[in-house]
Amino acid sequence: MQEIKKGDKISTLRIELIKGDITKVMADAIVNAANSTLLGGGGVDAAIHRAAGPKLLAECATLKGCATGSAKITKGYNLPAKFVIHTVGPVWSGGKHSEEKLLAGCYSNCLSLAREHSLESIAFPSISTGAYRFPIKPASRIALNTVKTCLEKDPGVLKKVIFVLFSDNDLAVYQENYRDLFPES
Ligand code: AR6
Repeated sequence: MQEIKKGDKISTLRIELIKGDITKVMADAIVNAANSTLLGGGGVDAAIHRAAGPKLLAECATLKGCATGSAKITKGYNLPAKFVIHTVGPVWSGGKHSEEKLLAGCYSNCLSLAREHSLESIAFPSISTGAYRFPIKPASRIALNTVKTCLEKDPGVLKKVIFVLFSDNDLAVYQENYRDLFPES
């Protein structure tokens, strides 16, 4: 695989969109769309805790929660991924409560942690677009744009970013935004 250096065009980095279950993804880290307690919940959060086993919850309990838009890292325990990066997306409440900025913060803070830990691959779910009701179209645009911008600034050693979508419709929306953002692909 091609090595990514600072200043390289981001099209040389592989951003993949797949449909599937993020708990099955082999990546250095998978991202959890958590809540501010970091003590578990429904959706992808529940699936990750179920697959990782009880030690994940025990480590999360030592972290004293996480602010909306921020991120914290733990080990992956029984998951195929080495680490879980927990981030807290904004609850959609009409779009005038800094939701876009907070969602962008989730992606950029996860990538900062990936860089600090010299991770080569990371997988994201579609943060905030389930229980937190952020509309999928703007959410996917923010997700892809933020990742592209962060990686252009400094990808670290990251070689692969995978977006793991849970439905055909979510995948199609991400694909449409991806084509707009990477017209050469
Ligand atoms: N793999 C990939 N994506 C998944 C999976 C999975 N196994 N399961 C669900 N999704 P949500 P949020 C998708 O609700 O909106 C939790 O209770 C799902 O279809 O998991 O950020 C937390 O504790 C959707 O597209 O996260 C918080 O309280 C996306 O993941 C709250 O929900 C996000 O949906 C966070 O809400």
